Order: sequence, then C-alpha cells, then structure tokens
Amino acid sequence: MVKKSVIKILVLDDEPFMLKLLIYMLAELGFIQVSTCESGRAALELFHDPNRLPDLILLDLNMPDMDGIEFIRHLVDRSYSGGLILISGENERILQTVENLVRAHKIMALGHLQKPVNPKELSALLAKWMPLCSGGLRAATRAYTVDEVRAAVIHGEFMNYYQPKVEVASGKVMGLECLARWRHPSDGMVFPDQFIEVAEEHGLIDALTRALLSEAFQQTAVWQDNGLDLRIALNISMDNLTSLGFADYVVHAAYSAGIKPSDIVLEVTESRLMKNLTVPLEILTRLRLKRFSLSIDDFGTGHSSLNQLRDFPFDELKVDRGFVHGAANNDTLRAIYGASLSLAQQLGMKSVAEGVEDRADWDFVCSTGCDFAQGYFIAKPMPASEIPNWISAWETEVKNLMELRLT
Ligand code: G
Ligand code: G
Ligand code: MN
Repeated sequence: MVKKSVIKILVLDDEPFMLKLLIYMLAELGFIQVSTCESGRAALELFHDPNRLPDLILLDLNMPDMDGIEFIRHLVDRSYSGGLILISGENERILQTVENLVRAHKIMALGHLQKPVNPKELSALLAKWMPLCSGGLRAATRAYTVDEVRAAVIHGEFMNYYQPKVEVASGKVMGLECLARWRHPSDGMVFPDQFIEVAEEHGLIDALTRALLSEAFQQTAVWQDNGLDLRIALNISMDNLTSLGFADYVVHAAYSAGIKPSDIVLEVTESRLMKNLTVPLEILTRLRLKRFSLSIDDFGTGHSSLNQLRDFPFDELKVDRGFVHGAANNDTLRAIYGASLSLAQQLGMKSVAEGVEDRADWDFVCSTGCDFAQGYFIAKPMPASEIPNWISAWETEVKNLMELRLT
C-alpha cells in the first residue's frame, strides 16, 4: 500500500474555515501533503507544475467564482487522473447526480460528503480509496487496440475468474459467474472494461466468448463431479447473438462437457443499441426452450431495461449494482431496487442483487425477499482453484451471519 505521507491532496473550498477544518481532519488521519485553495482559478495554477499535481481532490460544489461542476470540466480538459471527493451542503440526490457526472467524465469519484463534514465518513472514503492506489498512484489504464486483443485471443491469454452467487434465504452458494480476465504479458491483469468493447466492435467477441465458455463448462463439470452443486453463469453480449450458429455452439459445448442446460445461466447485456433484434430473439428463445436460464444483466441501466424484459424470454433479473450498493440509506435507490424486484416477481423471474459490497448492503438485501446476492461482501471474483476452499470458509461464515439474523 502507498504511504499516506506521499499522497498529495488538494482541498478546494471558498470558506477559509472549512479549509482549516479539513486540513486538521486529514492530518489526524495521517495525510500531511495537503494544499488548499479558495477558488478554482487558483487551484488550476497547480496544474502547471507536474510535481504539484494532486492525487486526490476534495471539492466544494458551491463556490461563488468558479463552481465545482465548472472545475470538474477543467479537470477533464487537463486529463486529471486522480481521485475526487465532493463536498457540499446540497441534498443527497444532487450530490449523487454530480458524482455520476464525475464518473461519466471517467474521473474516479470516491464519494461525497455532506456539510458539516463528519470525520468518520471522510476516514471511511479514504480507507476505501487507499488500496486502489496500491499499484502505484495513477496506474495507467490504457486502451488496447484490436490487433492486441486479437493476438491475445490467438495466444490464449484470457482466463476465467469466478464470482459466487448465494441464495439469500439460506446463504447457500448456488452458482458462479464467470468473468473474463486478460493475463497480459507485460501489463499484468487486465479487466474486461479495457477489452470487451474493442472485442465487440471488431468481431472478436465470439472467439473470446467461445474460449471462455468451453473452459467454464469443463470446469463446472469438474466441480459437479467433486460434489459441488454449482450452476455457471456466463456473460453474453448482444454481439454474440448476431449469428444463428451461436445457439448450436452453446448446446454442443454443454453436451460435450456433460453439464445440464438448466445449470447454465446466460447473462445478457446490451451495451449498444442493436438494430436487428430478430436473430438475437431467435437464438435466445431456442436456448430457453432447451432449458438454459436467461438473465437480464445490469437491469435498469443502458439498454438493459423494459423493452428487453417485454421482448425476450428472460427468467432471471439482475438488479444493477448501481441500485443495490448504498440502497439501505438512499431513498431513490431503494425505490428503484424495490420496483425492479417487484417486476421480477410479477413476471415469475428469479431476482439477483449484484454489488452487495458491505454489511449494510447484505442486511438490506436480506430484508427484501430477493432470491440471490452477489458482490464483494460475499466474495470477489477469483481463479477456479480458490473456489472449493472459499466455499468451505463461506459456509462457516454465513452460519454466523444467519444466526445473527434470527436474533
Ligand atoms: O469482471 P468485472 O469484474 O470487471 O467485469 C466487468 C464487466 O465486463 C461486467 O459487466 C461483465 O458483464 C463484463 N464481462 C466480463 N466477462 C465478460 C465476458 O466474458 N463476456 C462479456 N461479453 N462481458 C464480460
Ligand atoms: O453484471 P456484471 O457482469 O456487470 O457484473 C460483474 C462486474 O461487477 C465485475 O466487474 C465484478 O468485478 C463487479 N463486481 C462484482 N461485485 C461487485 C461489488 O460488490 N461491487 C462493485 N463495485 N463491483 C462488483
Ligand atoms: Mn454479469
């Protein structure tokens, strides 16, 4: 982990008292390289000197001269790559909206703090952020070219990670979601958001999915042979569903690995709008007829919404993590989460809450009648080899959690 003493923090607030207070709070937490500015214009001066670039900015939204949103725009223009915490007296919904705006600009939003700032909340946000800079501050996440991704497919540089899904009522591990990882020879582990889109746009997603899928089915057969009663979920993009051969491929792969279609969940996301839905509809309907499960992934975001629910034969709904994490304390999220569950129930679908990140999320999900839960609180995605030991450890841990629930 990076030492706190080397982290450069900038606090931007027009109230001198707030600046003093935040310097004090940060010093108490061990952050000593803190600069302060009373206006956006003064803060932007810092950006002329690469040695003074902050790793983290605490930003007040309401300032008379340049407001926080304008300042964020300047950060984008300067390709700011550090973290950002918003501070304001505005209500939760406005802060949440601005936080989304920051993320849309691809700036890392750690979260927001309402004035008066509570030192415990500040400390919690910083504690969550610190491990993220452990790979070196400003670890470059670069965009990969089609040629690089194609070569990686050919050389078999992708591998599967698996993230557990548990049944909320019993705590039992019901299945695993397979998530692609790229073991890049020089860049280390590369995450899907850095290669899936390129693969989708350049016709490589099919080759990539097929490789991951065969591996996942074979691995699942091994687990099942060893007495682990697990289902396997795979992410399928709409771009996988453009050629009719896909259904036959999946059926054949399941058959050769020796696993039942009813133990296979295909999680479908539509990251961009598709013009022709007839072919995807035909493929998915055939697979459903053969008893594969179909899950609508990231429900409520992007194109993953009511149209899809109406048109496709989904039998599982995954509420996007954006409506799960933090829902316990956020009226807007809770309303959307509740409505999504209710839709699933009325349509006779199973529901999954993803993004169960902490104890509060878990307790909340347990109180709602959702069927399954997935998220960092339960487990992060891991290589296949770690699954059996993780399951043993979880079974003990969840017993304690369930007992607490009863008392
Ligand atoms: O693995 P992460 O933990 O970072 O996954 C990020 C996103 O990438 C998820 O939304 C997931 O749906 C997507 N993703 C992961 N693996 C695959 C894959 O094999 N195929 C497709 N199409 N998407 C994937
Ligand atoms: O639904 P999708 O396929 O998008 O979900 C998988 C993605 O979600 C992966 O990137 C995985 O690493 C990530 N993920 C899983 N659990 C959590 C969680 O609790 N919190 C967050 N922020 N991301 C999670
Ligand atoms: Mn998914």
